[in-house]
Amino acid sequence: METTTATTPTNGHVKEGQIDTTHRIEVPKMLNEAQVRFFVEQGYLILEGLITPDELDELKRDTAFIARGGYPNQTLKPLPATMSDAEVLRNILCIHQPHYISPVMLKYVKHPKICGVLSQITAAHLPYWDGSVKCMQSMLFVKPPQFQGQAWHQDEIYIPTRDRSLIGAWIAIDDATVENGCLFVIPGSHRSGYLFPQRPHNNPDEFDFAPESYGFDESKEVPVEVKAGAVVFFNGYLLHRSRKNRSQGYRRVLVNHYMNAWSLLPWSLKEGERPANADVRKIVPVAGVDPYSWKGYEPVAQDVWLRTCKANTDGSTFDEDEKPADD
Ligand SMILES: O=C(O)CCC(=O)C(=O)O
Repeated sequence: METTTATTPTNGHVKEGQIDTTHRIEVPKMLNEAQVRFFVEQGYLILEGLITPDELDELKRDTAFIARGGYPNQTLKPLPATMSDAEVLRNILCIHQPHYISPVMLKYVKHPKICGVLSQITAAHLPYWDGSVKCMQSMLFVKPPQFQGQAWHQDEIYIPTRDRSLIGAWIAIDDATVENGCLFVIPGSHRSGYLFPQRPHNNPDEFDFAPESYGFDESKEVPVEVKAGAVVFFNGYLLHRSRKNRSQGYRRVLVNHYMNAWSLLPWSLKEGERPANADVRKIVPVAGVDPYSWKGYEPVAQDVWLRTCKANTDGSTFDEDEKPADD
């Protein structure tokens, strides 16, 4: 496996409109043609054993370290060293944007094997694409026993790209089973590029606060049960959900979201912007080139957001001003 070390271009390094090829990020080729076709046609791909047992231990250690306030941030304050990992994790459904504060999570955003896969499939539905990829989001699910899943949805509802290239890389830190709330997907549901309408689900015991998509045949769903160390890749138009954790253990997952680096990211509009030129630049280039490095990079908050649900002991939910713009 051949890789070269990536360096991140600095703000102001490149002239306006110029494409910086000197910071090209090389990644290994991971997939054969049949695997790429499977992703384009079915909208998801499972790769078992992509993450090693040592790497899983590192992810588990860092999850507990983040939860006990080990990295400076506003949301997760330092907890007494006398508290066990089980105690610090027991109220956490999901931590949004952990790579903003943790160098370990950032390392997994840039994981060479994951980024190698991404550089082959992210925009493989387009006739011309050079394999360039960028990341805009990470979510670290802990999902303790009895914690809810997420109702049917498509991720592009929350993170729109210009070319249907949004993709999740869902890293199983624990085995994911039907019992502990693995992913369910509807194969091929991404093909039309239709975003289904959403409504409240009225099932707070099973799902967290996010609304559910509706208007399709749910009987086509398949469970995606995988071993720890597997990575599930899925397109941003693929219908998916997860159910409540009915086991006695955590179901930990790090899911990072990426897209074609050539697409703008109209995630939100700043003053004077139109959907056609909006481009959120809180991104991490992970493969190939960043065609817009001449715009520079927006600083990110040294902070994370907590996704809560009914199972949290204090019964709290997101306050509107606390809720992240994504899913
Ligand atoms: O892992 C889960 O339970 C849900 C993940 C999900 O829905 C997503 O990443 O969009």
